[in-house]
This record gives sequence, structure tokens and C-alpha cells, in this order.
Amino acid sequence: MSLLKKSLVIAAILAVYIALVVFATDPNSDNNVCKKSKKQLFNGTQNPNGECVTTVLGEIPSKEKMTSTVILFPNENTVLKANTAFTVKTKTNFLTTGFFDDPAKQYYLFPQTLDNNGVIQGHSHVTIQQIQNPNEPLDAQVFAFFKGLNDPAANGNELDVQVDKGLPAGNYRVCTMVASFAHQPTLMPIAQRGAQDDCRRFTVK
Ligand SMILES: *[C@@H]1O[C@H](CO)[C@@H](O)[C@H](O)[C@H]1NC(C)=O
Ligand SMILES: [Cu+2]
Repeated sequence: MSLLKKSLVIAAILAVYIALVVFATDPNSDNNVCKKSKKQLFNGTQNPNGECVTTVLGEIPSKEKMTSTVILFPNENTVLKANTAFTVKTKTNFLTTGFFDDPAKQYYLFPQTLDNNGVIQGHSHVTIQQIQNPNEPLDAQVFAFFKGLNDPAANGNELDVQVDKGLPAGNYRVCTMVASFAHQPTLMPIAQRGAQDDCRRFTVK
């Protein structure tokens, strides 16, 4: 092989290699997913058939400011009286509460944002489901109670909501779902971490 041919072969191999590396590490290589998707393009409504969303992720807090929640009431020791009002109490660190856009017209419409202290601006939700079989995942379409916690937190980080009518007798799981202000789950800077939400199981008799 002539020197020229050798150089051309080496150059070709290098070009393919560089192209592969660049393509494989391009963080935007999938950013036309909604052009290719068979799902309808989102428009800010909650589409029960699913959809394709183009909103970018937005601002992510530093690892010192990752959202973390505890449910103060009810908890594993709680036995509630059936069909009697009670109040779910939660406490969340590193969530600037009271940021809540119209879930009917602005669902997933805006990226996550931080306040001037670098803390996620958002709100929380409480969802309660009855447990039939403790070893099977619960049906996400079935819930006994759901409420968005839209108001700014008392004492900076405590949110509560009354379950006016209480619950029928049974075993239940209560969970928080903290969210950015357009209702998407909160996004964190590192993968290996504690959960941003809390769940507890309790009994109603
Ligand atoms: C938004 O999308 C939903 C679900 O596809 C549709 O029912 C609705 O009419 C759309 N709204 C507007 C304003 O385009
Ligand atoms: Cu919400």
C-alpha cells in the first residue's frame, strides 16, 4: 500500500471514530423526539392518552439543596376512626412553596425554576390509596384521596390538608408528590441520593 493510501485509510478510520464519539456523547441527539413521536404534541392540558412534551428541564439545584420530605401524620403507628375527618401533615426541606400554575391549561408547560437562594419553586400533593394486597403495586389510577398543596407553607416548610370525610375502614398508604411549579416531579443534580418524597402506611378502623 502506498503511503497516500495508508494515510487515507487512517484518516477514514479516524473520521468514523470521531463521528461515533461525537454522536454518542451529544446530549441533544434525541431532542427531536417529539417530531418522531406518534404521541400528540402537548399543549398544556393533561392528556390522559399521553403526549409528547418539549419543555426543557430547566434549573437544577445544587446537591446541598435537594428537596426532602417527611409525612408527620398519619404514620405507621396511627389508627384512625373510620369516616372521621383528619389532617395530613407534611414537612419538606428545600422547596419554596406556593408556586403552582393552572393544572388545566399549564400542565408541564414551564421548566423547573429556582428562587434567589437556589431552591426549587413548587408545591406538593398528597395522595392516599387503599392497600388490598401489600405485595402488589397499587393501581395508580385508583386513589381514595388526592389534593394539591398549593399554598405557601406555614413555618416555611410545613404543609397540611384535611381529609374532610375521613376514610372507610382499611389499610392505606399516604404519599407526597413534590413538584415544580408546572406540576412535573422535582429534578435533582445527582442520581445517587435520598428520595424527595415520603410515604407512610396507616390503618383506619
Ligand atoms: C389540547 O390537547 C387536548 C388533548 O389532545 C385537546 O383535547 C385540546 O382540545 C387541545 N386544546 C387546545 C387549545 O388546542
Ligand atoms: Cu401540581
